[in-house]
Amino acid sequence: MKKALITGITGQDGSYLAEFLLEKGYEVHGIKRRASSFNTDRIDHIYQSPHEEQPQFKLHYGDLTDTSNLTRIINAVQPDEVYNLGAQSHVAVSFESPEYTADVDAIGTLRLLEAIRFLGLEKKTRFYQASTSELFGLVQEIPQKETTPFYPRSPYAAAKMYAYWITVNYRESYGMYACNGILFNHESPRRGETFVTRKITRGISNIAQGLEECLYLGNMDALRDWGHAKDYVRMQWMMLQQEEADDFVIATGQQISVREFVKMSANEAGLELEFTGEGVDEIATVTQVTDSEKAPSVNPGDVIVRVDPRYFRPAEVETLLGDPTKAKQKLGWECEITVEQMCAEMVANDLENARKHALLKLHGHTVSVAVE
Ligand code: NDP
Ligand code: GDR
Repeated sequence: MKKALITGITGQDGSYLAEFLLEKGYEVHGIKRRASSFNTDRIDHIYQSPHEEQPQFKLHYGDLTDTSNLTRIINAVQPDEVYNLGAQSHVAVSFESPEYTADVDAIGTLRLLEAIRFLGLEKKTRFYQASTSELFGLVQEIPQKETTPFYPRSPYAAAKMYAYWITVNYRESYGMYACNGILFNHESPRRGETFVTRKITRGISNIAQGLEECLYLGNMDALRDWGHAKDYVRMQWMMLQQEEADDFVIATGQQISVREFVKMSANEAGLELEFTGEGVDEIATVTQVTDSEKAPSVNPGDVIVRVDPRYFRPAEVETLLGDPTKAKQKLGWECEITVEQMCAEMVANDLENARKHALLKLHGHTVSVAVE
């Protein structure tokens, strides 16, 4: 039985990857951070009690900022595969906490690679690094592929650039099987609530059910190549099953704007929108309610989206569009879920949550709809 160790197991990708590897028969180990309340929502359904006989799923307390802890866990697990998904992964937050982001996202990667080497596991343990389309930043070529030059535009992207190159360096210096997946944005109902797609599907659903009045967004012109996390974690595993380690771009090859994603989500929630105004004055007004069961609290003429400049970033990545040809040709990977299907799944999930919260509110319970 193969053993995998996943950092960031409590995050969106970590949860899908853990499910995927368990189905493949792996013994899955994950590193979770100590928090003052439970932070395992996304993996509770696959949790196995340590009191069970031979659990296939095991969690270890740890942190990417803690070298001795990482070394001890890797030594105890002796993993065949390490997936480094743990990160301070929010681009806007990286401008607020640049040093911490560098410590976790850049040096955290080095700590893992060094631990593998220090323990003499460099010929046994295969390493996957969660690299990102943010490396392309101020894009030098459209679409972006493995050979497109990098131009990071945030502390997050700069930290991930170090992680990218240190992964390549350990492969070239020590013959480690270490590779980078340069993944474009991928989303799901498990996406963190402050990333734009989830903020939109959750916000629109809350408005439809009368829990909120307006959704405030930043740059609505930003263009992204959005795929589904389930498709992307499959590729993370495929990358570690090759004869030789290599780096791959993973993307759908399609892009839409934030504004288009708002429109798509509203349609899924039974609302037609019209966008008027420009820049910070742009608004979205409801022109028609096509499904009053989904959106009982909204009327034509309601303004449900506005721009708030606090969500603008000091430096923006305006456009990202990936070319996944290499992954298709060398690995036979293809994206199976379209952005429309993904959006429909996210809205359905958030509408169900909003309905439950509306019911609780109706019965006098306090409901949190906090958004940042
Ligand atoms: P999430 O933000 O959902 O998950 C991040 C995970 O990292 C969480 O489990 C989090 O723990 C953990 N983490 C944060 N800080 C630390 C730390 N100091 N030590 C240990 N663990 C830590 O991210 P995603 O699942 O969306 O992304 C997974 C990886 O892929 C990240 O590295 C991200 O940068 C990268 N990536 C993501 C893309 C995307 O579109 N989703 C695209 C390209 C790359 P906790 O739950 O306690 O916060
Ligand atoms: P991104 O994702 O920065 O691409 O990083 P995010 O969803 O945060 O932003 C996408 C685009 O939408 C614009 N935007 C807003 N973003 C947020 N979060 N909130 C808003 O209100 C808002 N309004 C407009 C942003 O300016 C941006 O242009 C994600 C993360 O998962 C990274 O970890 C990963 O590496 C990259 O995707 C690929």
